[in-house]
Amino acid sequence: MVEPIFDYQFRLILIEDSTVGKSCLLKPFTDEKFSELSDPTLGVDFFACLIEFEDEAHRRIEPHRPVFALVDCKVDLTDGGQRDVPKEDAKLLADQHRIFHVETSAKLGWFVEVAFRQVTQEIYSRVQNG
Ligand SMILES: Nc1nc2c(ncn2[C@@H]2O[C@H](COP(=O)(O)OP(=O)(O)O)[C@@H](O)[C@H]2O)c(=O)[nH]1
Ligand SMILES: [Mg+2]
Repeated sequence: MVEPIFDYQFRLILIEDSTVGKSCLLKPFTDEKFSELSDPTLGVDFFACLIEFEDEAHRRIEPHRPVFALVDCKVDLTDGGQRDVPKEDAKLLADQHRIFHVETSAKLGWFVEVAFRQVTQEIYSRVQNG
């Protein structure tokens, strides 16, 4: 039997309205380049990526509590004064729920990997700590 090349497999789900920029956030993990064209996702897109952490993995029972993060998209547009949700409102919501908050731009590649890495790290830490 072939041994898997990973210790853990986590599933991340991006949820929001159409055209907010979910698919573009995933492009750095695929061979696709950022596109200005809006190509609506019909059904669900699946992408896999491998992230390495430094600590030694200890297998424990997986937690069933989901980990949430609030990801602001398209922050490259905010210089032009275009912003649907004020930054303070987003920050307040994230603080209230004690979840990670990050502002990203898929177009300019700002903080996209940070967003995914942070969520993955949080799940990984919870697994490590039981
Ligand atoms: N300016 C800018 N446009 C973006 C960004 N991310 C996505 N878009 C544009 O927003 C539209 C919808 O993006 P998409 O990822 O398909 O949205 P989805 O429906 O949430 O998957 C496309 O025209 C993208 O080019 C971004 O970071 N900056
Ligand atoms: Mg999409």
